[in-house]
Order: sequence, then C-alpha cells, then structure tokens
Amino acid sequence: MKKVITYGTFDLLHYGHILLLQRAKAFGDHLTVALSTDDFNRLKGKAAYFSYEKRKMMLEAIKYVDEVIPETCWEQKASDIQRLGISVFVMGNDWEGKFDELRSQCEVIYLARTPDISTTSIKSGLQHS
Ligand code: C2G
Repeated sequence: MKKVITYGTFDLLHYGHILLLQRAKAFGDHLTVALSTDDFNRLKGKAAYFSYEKRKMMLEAIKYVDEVIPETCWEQKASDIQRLGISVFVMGNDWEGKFDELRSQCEVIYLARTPDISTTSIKSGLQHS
C-alpha cells in the first residue's frame, strides 16, 4: 500500500482543499491528513473558525481521506513519515521548497494551489460564485 500524507488547518472547508486532497490521494492508495490542532494553530498565528474535532469530522467525511491525525508541531513530519511508512508527502505550492529536507525519506510534491479561493477570503465575506 502506497501511503500519502499532507498537513494543514482545513478550516471552513472549501473546494480548494478538496482539490488538494483529491490530487494528493491520486499519488497512492491511502491518504493521511495531519490536521493542525487548535493549539498548533495558535502557534501558526491562525485562529480556526471550527474546532479541531469539527474540522476532523468534516475531513473524515471526504472519500479521498483515509485517516486524520493531529498536527501538534512543525517538527513532527519526519517522525510521522517514518512511523506511518509514508511514500509521498504532498503540500500546496504556497509551501514550495519549505519541506525539501523530507526528500531523504520520501517523495515530496508541491501542488499548485487552486486560485481565487481561501479561508481568509471566505472569512472576509468576499462574494463568490
Ligand atoms: N490549498 C490549496 N488551494 C487553496 C487553498 C489551500 O491547494 N485555494 C491547500 C494548501 O496549499 C495546503 C492545504 O490546502 O496544502 C491546506 O491549506 P491550509 O489549511 O491553509 O494549510 P496551512 O495552514 O498552510 O497548514 O505544517 C504545514 C501546515 O500545517 C500547513
């Protein structure tokens, strides 16, 4: 089984997130999402609208997602990859190059972000089609 992992807050779930998860899953047979906890979001300077539990429940309802684990710190990626037997690490390309040190453990892929949608824009109430 080829295992893929991705990390994020996934707040106010939107189609940009779904397209990321769909593309990430396509690199293997099993997708783990490491979901930022509320405490880690505070460290990231992000305040999620929905709690970790609600964001976790929503992710678990997505057919591309096989497992959701907590992301509690920046430094857990290498040990997650090792412990879970991950072959592919995927992130949106707003993170381009930021996790290249993981290339010693697994494939690292940065996918193009979906344009014109973000949790921030939803929060600021921009009209959207
Ligand atoms: N994303 C995307 N297109 C968008 C918005 C988001 O492809 N329009 C992707 C991001 O690039 C990221 C994932 O969806 O790969 C989750 O986005 P966020 O919840 O904003 O993740 P972030 O806060 O960047 O957390 O340790 C890594 C961090 O936890 C990443």
